[in-house]
Amino acid sequence: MRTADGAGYRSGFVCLVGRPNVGKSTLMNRLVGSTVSIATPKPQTTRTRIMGVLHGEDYQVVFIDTPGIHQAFSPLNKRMVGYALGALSDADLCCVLVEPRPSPGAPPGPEEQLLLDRVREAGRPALGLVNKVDAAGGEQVLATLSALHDTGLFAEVLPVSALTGHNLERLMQLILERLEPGPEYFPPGQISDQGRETMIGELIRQALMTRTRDEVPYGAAVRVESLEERTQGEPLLVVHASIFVERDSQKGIVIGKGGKMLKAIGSEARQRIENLLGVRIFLELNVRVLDRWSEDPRRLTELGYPED
Ligand SMILES: Nc1nc2c(ncn2[C@@H]2O[C@H](COP(=O)(O)OP(=O)(O)OP(=O)(O)O)[C@@H](O)[C@H]2O)c(=O)[nH]1
Ligand SMILES: [Mg+2]
Repeated sequence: MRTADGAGYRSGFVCLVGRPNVGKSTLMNRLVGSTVSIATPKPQTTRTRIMGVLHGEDYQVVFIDTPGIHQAFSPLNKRMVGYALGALSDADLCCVLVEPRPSPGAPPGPEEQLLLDRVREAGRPALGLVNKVDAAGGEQVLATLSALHDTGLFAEVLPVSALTGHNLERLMQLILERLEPGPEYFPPGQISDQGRETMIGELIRQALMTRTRDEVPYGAAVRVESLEERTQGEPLLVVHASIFVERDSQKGIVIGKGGKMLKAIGSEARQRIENLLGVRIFLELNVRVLDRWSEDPRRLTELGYPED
């Protein structure tokens, strides 16, 4: 219990790391109880470090969602992996997520091996989580748990499902047991380190990533250009945002025939933003070509992906 001078209060930074698409963002949202970090069925959805804050009576857990660790070649992907490695080396505790291996006895794939090597190098206290157990056979799950255990990297290994919530109470117990005395990093009520503009931009990117395919989701970035609150009549937030793509052909796809695709993206994003902020939204989107922005260090920084 917290006393008047703050004694007894515990806190810590807990990073979530793993290969792309293993369910890191889904898990963080579930643990925090709100959509702090966008999740989609496509890999490489998360591009930065995103904090989600869980406030307890006498503790605070600051989760850090990270981009998937993978073999990166492009400048954008290298920065993404850099953000993940930064979190992995700084966190008080690391939750390392993997999916059940395809068959009992299967060795780790090259990406999982890369991940385990990075966890070993970072040398931080870690829990090993086998996620998506709702979608796998019991034998596969047991074999993957035992393979994680045998690495010697983890204080505990645990099967979980970020989707159904299976075993998340136990996971929270393991995390809370490891919190050390520390400050209240974020004030009550603040659930993320992201500003309103960033969160809105991310919800637009989520709608775009979900609705487009091939290279389009990976060549798109979103920037909120302005927010304007109208208070006359029913409160309304007017959002102007730009979607940046790398080529003219991608611009055509994002706009779609007769503007149909852009309208669908806008409508889905608007609903999600309204749900998050609880205010009516007017959303204006424009699509701009920024030639090969994902390969240009200066443009990456301008679009919210600075060098770590
Ligand atoms: N069946 C099942 N699907 C899950 C579970 N957790 C996440 N998923 C799905 O896996 C996909 C990827 O989830 P994300 O949370 O975006 O994964 P991520 O690790 O954050 O991915 P990146 O940000 O791309 O690295 C989504 O379609 C999720 O719904 C789970 O426990 N069970
Ligand atoms: Mg993610």
